[in-house]
Amino acid sequence: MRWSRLASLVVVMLALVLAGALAGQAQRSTTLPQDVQSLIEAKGLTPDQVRAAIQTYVPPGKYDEYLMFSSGGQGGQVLVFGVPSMRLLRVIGVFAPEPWQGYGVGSEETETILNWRTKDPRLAWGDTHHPALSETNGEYDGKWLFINDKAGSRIAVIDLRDFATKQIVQNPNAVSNHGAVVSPNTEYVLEVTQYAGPFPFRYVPLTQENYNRHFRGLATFWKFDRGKGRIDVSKSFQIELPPYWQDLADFGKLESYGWAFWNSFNSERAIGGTLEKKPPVEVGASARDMDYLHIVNWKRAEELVAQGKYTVINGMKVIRLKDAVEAGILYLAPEPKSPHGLDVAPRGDYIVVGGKLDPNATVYSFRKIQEAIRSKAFSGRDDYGIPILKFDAVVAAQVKLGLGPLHTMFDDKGNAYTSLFLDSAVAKWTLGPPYNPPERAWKLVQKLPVQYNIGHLTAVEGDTTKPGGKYLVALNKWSVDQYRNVGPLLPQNFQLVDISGEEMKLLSNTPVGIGEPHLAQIVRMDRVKSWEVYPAGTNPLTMRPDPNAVKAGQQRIVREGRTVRVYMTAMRSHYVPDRVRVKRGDTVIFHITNIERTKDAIHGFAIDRHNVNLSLEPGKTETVVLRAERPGVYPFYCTEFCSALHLEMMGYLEIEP
Ligand code: K7E
Ligand code: CUA
Repeated sequence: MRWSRLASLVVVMLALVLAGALAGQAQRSTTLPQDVQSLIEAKGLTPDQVRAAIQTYVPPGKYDEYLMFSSGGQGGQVLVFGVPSMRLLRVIGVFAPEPWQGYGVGSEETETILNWRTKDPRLAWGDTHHPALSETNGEYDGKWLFINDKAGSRIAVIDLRDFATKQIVQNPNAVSNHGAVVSPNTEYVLEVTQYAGPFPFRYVPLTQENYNRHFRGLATFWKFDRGKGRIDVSKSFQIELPPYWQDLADFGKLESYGWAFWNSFNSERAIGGTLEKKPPVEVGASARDMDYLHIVNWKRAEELVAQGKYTVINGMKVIRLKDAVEAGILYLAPEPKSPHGLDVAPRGDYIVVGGKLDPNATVYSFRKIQEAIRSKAFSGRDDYGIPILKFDAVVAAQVKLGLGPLHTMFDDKGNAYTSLFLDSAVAKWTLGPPYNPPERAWKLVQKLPVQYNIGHLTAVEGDTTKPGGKYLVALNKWSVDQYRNVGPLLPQNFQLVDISGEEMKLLSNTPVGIGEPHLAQIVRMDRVKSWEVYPAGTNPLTMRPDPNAVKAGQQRIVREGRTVRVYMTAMRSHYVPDRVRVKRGDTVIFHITNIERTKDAIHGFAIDRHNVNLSLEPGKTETVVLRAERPGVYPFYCTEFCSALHLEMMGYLEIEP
């Protein structure tokens, strides 16, 4: 008895001790030390981490210094981040519908842009790779953003007054592209094909002979009309290229203004055939040690077009390959094994190429290229008759960086930064004269490990004539162990790096769970001047007054035969009119204007059981065309929680049998 009582006493005491310990633990997890030093110790932070945290912290009410525009990859959009906080500020719908912005789900304006309903086949997605901010004198001017769709051979124009897509053009002569890049004064947006296709596009049986004869690459110079803010297809032109897989392009600037450069891979012209026991494309396309840098005089190409020396193919002016060679528009230079990135240095004097299967950054000198062209320092011609400049005659340096160099950006202190895909690192290295004295030229300075598989990197205004230095973002493909497991599809991993000092320092990690971003560009916040509200009655497609916009008191319903036009307004917290009755088979056209002028008065317009949702920011007018097919009484309602009586902001659409 006594023993058992003692035992129970022990049990009770143990329980008390345990409860006390648990309570202590609970206390530890909810109460943080109040003074900074203890907090740092409790979290086990290193001085570098503390510095990084302070450096990237943007307190409530304060703004970031920079905006980063990143491609959204297979998601088909553009992502906008604040830097250095790395907070996601906006997603811009571009090649895929984006319901929150009312993009491609019912509004005539955005569906016209997306061609969502009318294009055949309907492309419900896009693969965005390369955003390109508009430039003036080789600097970002904060007015427009362009981006490509690799899968649909399309280029989009985004207006930065409202951060919305305004135009999408599809290349009629190419099936695939890789990149949008703008010339120093945004004269052109250059789109170069990725995978060659039959030219002009049609069916041709895929044999090696047909491939060599009928397949072509293509460089498209889309003329941008700054006044209209749109690509002018009638003033655009194309240059026919050999069926190599042209890759990333960059425009010359300052001393190389008027020229453009892009690399290529698969100059072997491999076409695969794995089931027939032929080598896969990856083997065939990596057989040779060299591929070809393309060197193009676009100013002279422009003159040729002005002289009428082009062929019109599917509505596009095309300079044929033979004519391009004859006119001295197109040259090749060897470049090491399966190159990928190509980036022109800030002064336009050097062209840096990364070789996926070569450990060097190969640097070409623009001056040497010009001399080689003048003195005809050719090592021969390719199968299509294009002169090949001698490698040694045009190369300024080869800088050994590590495995899998891809893309390069620049800072304001004469350094270059190159992503190393296979090494999972960023290499910092010095440019040659005039950026650095000869003794400091072409030297690897530091390699910073990143997590993991870095594709592009981007530095503050790091591809302009005046790089900003300060920050760099590594755009890594996979995060592997960097975040809590959210399933087998890994978030991408953006890493912010401080490049202001001698040594690169990692600052922060940002997971991206939306798509696989490729390139991003970082622009100074003060260069982008967007609207806070639209001027009253603005049509977002034309960015001009919409003829169907109404003011308070002008709302009405007009029937013309089987068409019913509803001139509607939206304001807190009602639609006028809020009851619309039509007959089955009618066409109902809603013209809806948000007549508010304060910037926090955004409304939506959704119709239940219909594919309709608009985002109506103050001043915007949009149109919905609806075929009344299914009799019923459908609520329409506001999808933005705009006021205390937001839930009451609704109406009924009656469709009579
Ligand atoms: Cu290297 Cu399409 Cu620019 Cu991706 S591309 S990484
Ligand atoms: Cu308007 Cu909610």
